[in-house]
Amino acid sequence: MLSSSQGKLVRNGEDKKLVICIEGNIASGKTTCLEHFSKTSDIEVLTEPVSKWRNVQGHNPLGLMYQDPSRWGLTLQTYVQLTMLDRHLSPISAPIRMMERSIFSAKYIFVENLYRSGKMPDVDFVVLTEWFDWITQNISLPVDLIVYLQTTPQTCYERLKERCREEEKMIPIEYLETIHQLYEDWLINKTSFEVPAPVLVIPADHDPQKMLHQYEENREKILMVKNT
Ligand code: TTP
Ligand code: MG
Repeated sequence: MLSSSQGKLVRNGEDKKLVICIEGNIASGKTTCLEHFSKTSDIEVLTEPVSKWRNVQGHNPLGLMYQDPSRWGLTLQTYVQLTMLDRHLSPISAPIRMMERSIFSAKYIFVENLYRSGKMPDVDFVVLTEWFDWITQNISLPVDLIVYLQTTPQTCYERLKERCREEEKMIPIEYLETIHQLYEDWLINKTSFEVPAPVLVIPADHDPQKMLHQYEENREKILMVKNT
């Protein structure tokens, strides 16, 4: 349920809960990281609504966007924005919530990329931006920590090929390089957009076994964020 506080809509009684967003390039290992932490009691995990982006009432906006970004970029990104907002606002059932990405990266990384690369018309960008600004100015979307899984584009490219999601088959390495740079400017160099929470960087080029070690080494830092 939503109520109003300082002019913003807020979820009731959930201000003491911890919200952690897992961020990183496509195929950087976000879902695997979330699956690992889902085994911990007290942690609720929300994976990304990517299945919805591939099938909304029988349509596949993700596939359409990859086929023709100029035509379908707005369609996909409008739907991504809605589904991410829904994730941010859904009632939290455990003391700690970990979620895959955020409404912020959808806008600051993916919409920005479509626009800068000339694939999103000005009018589409402006309409999406006004929606995003309205949402973030009028609805409280608290995030306590961003965990950035930092990879090289090459690693993501290899994982992407292994994973073989139909829609992503045509993604060139240059696309991953651009997404990588947008992430670095946002979360490391802090030269592009506002960062909504402290950032914990976890190097994520390692094999799955070593990644699990990394997560365990960082467990305290991730889960104790509110007490530090
Ligand atoms: P990711 O959000 O990177 O999810 P993933 O499951 O590929 O990552 P990981 O392996 O780390 O768990 O991307 C899902 C797909 O959606 C990918 O093809 C990129 C695309 N996408 C957009 O086109 N626009 C967006 O705003 C977002 C968030 C994703
Ligand atoms: Mg994933």
